[in-house]
Amino acid sequence: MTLARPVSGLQHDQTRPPNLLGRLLALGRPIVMGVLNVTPDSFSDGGRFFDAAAALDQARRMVAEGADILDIGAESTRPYGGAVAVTVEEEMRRLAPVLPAAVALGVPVSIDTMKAGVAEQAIATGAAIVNDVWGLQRDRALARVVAEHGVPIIIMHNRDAADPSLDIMADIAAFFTRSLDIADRAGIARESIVLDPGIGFGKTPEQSIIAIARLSELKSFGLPLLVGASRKRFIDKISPAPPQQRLGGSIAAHLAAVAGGAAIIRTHDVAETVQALRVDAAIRSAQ
Ligand code: HH2
Repeated sequence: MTLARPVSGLQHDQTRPPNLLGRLLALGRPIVMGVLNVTPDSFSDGGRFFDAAAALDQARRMVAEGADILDIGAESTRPYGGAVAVTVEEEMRRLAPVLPAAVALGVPVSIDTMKAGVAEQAIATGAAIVNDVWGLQRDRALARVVAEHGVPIIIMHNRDAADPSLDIMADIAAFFTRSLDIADRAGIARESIVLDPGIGFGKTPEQSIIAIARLSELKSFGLPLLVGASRKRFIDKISPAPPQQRLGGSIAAHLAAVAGGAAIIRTHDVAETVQALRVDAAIRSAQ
């Protein structure tokens, strides 16, 4: 199977309605994005799904548990250091046995990549959303790929290093302003953009907590917000536990994020998150 075939605009229109993001948001409840890392070195699942068969089992399980989106990444972003950078070819080699089968499961697949070359080929294989942990600011060709194919883009805040002296909310807002300028110049429609404060990326644990606590301030951009707090290190700082034992903290953070306006939650633990969100919604609606 090749992942490198070019995709025409017509092909795109036939396979993906242009308003995918709008359709998801119209569900009127928080959208759940299930994480699938096909990496040997992810901090959160330690390469458990590097094997293609195990990755697909996990993808199927997440869909059955209620994932609205599958987020597939083939390069660890390792916010806490130590991730090994990989080439476009290696990223595609990891994705090849998993991506088409994941697309065939019928829920939109987002490709977690900062590389235009990977995004282009993943879209050709059926990925419907691009998730860039560098908010279009690392690979300048990525904005063009996103604009050309008309797919939604998740713009995540990031920094090379945390700076404890920073006003993190001001830094996030300034970063989003730069990313949105890049998106505008590339011709990306505003209806296709999601903003994400990037929990654990270039932030101290305290700054990650602030980003969740003050998420509602980011509503001023008028765009849907995504939060991915799943298994992240700030939880360990509050209540020490290894990544696989941070479910309680992840859910607490995600419910706070929804209260602050998050429209999409990125999680490794779909069933538990869906249940928590449903109970939360039921209690709110009874208030
Ligand atoms: N977090 C991770 C990776 N991608 N994308 C968005 N939009 N937001 C996030 O918070 C986010 C993300 C890190 O988590 P994980 O995928 O489990 O780890 P790794 O990058 O080591 O594979």
